[in-house]
Amino acid sequence: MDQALEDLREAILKGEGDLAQVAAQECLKRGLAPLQIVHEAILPGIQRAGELWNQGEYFIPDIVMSAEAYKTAIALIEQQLKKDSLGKLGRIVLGVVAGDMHDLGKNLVVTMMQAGQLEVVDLGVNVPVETFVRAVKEHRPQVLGLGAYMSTTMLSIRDVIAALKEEGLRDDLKVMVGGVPVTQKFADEVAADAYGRDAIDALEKAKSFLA
Ligand code: B12
Repeated sequence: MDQALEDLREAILKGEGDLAQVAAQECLKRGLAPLQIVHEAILPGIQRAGELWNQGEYFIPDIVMSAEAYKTAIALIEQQLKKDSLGKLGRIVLGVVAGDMHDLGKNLVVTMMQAGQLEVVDLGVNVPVETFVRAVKEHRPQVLGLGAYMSTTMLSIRDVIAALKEEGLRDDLKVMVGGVPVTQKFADEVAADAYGRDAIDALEKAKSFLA
């Protein structure tokens, strides 16, 4: 693996924001593709940090530092991805469901959608059901993306979909779901139109709805 990619992965894993910035700049200077940098360094770095958290080796301060380093690196790559994109193919409204403050995955999906020429209305984190409904009425997107990162908050996805139905908004809208505990099986159970395994999968599926 390219040394700059390895340095970037390590910097995110260890929560070294300054080193992550330098390494991300080095990756771009070497002409590596933004998507390659995301998939071979940035995601493996934060995913490994997540594994160490799961194994009880990382604590909240460690994971926060890794998340900050991740954000520094992704901000640089984002600028490049946005520069590469032109025009708009359609509109997606995206947000993280109520009670859930995780935003790294959602932000990556937003970046990827923007790079893939979609106009994104980002509702942020901890979004109440009514806000999703209001945003769909106001922005009339072709696609709604719902992110949930905990098995507890994941249940709100069902509430959002039910509220959209009640308001007569469901038929003209494709609903995509994703996040740490979300699976294809869960997407089927709540009658979502698609499950996005990662940001690239999410973009491909969103685009297929616009074709
Ligand atoms: C980083 C992290 C944090 C950070 C969040 C920083 C931030 N700004 O987001 C901090 C430390 C703040 C945090 C807090 C908490 N966390 Co936390 N966190 C994580 C961790 C380690 C990584 C998540 C992450 O960002 N992954 C990296 C991103 C890039 O991946 P991703 O989210 O999966 O996203 C990808 C795909 O899922 C997909 N995708 C994502 N969103 C969407 C949306 C759509 C529409 C689509 C189509 C696709 C899609 O594309 C993304 C890119 O490829 C996970 C552990 C893990 N194994 O994942 C726990 C984890 C999610 N957290 C957990 C918990 C319990 C908490 C806390 C309650 C801890 C506490 N006791 O305070 C709080 C909750 C606060 C709240 N109310 O939300 C649990 C949830 C368990 C559960 N019940 O399901 C996990 C699983 C850890 C664990 N095993 O216990 N957390």
